[in-house]
Amino acid sequence: TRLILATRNTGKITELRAILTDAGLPHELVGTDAYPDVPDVRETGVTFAENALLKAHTLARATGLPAVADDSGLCVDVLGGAPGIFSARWSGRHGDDKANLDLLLAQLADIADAHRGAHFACAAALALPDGTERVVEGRLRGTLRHTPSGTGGFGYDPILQPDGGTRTCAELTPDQKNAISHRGQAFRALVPVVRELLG
Ligand code: ITT
Repeated sequence: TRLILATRNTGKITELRAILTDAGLPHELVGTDAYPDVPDVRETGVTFAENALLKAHTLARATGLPAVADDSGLCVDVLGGAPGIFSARWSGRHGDDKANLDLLLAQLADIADAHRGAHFACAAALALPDGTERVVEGRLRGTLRHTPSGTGGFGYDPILQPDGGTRTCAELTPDQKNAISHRGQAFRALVPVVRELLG
């Protein structure tokens, strides 16, 4: 069976293909570019789970195929969980990873190391054309560096140093990041659900 990956973020697509394939998912994974007529999803939810479900349902309805979606972001303790669901457009420019990261670092410039705790969060949703839905979540705790380091991954990876390590997410190999990441946890938990519902 075909399974639609309901995301336009190329960093996510790369990671999702690796995570789902490594987890033994037998389905053919198809990106949204194969369906150019699908409308952009308005992310009107107020939680990661709501937005992930909105994306998955939109693609499943439009294509008639099961769809999985990711909604994710960085939640900073001293900002009360912001940028959170607004992570992709924190600077006002959707998907401009550098502008988003630079703005966040400027906002945290005066915050000392002891208070720079944060986590990545990911909601992984599955929707079927008949309206059936499931959603699971994953988290990665860490602290925020004062300056970016590393070239791997995407988004805020160069400033999040996962707890228990000395490197940022952008300094990890793709396999190392996927093994501990919010996205890896969420989608590995979704795999048995996909198998149960799709066979
Ligand atoms: P789609 O809606 O098409 O999936 P998007 O980039 O708009 O793409 P989100 O609304 O879920 O997706 O925003 C995710 C943002 O959160 C992303 O742009 C990054 O800034 C940040 N983010 C999520 N996961 C991340 C990760 O693993 N590493 C670094 N930053 C991440």
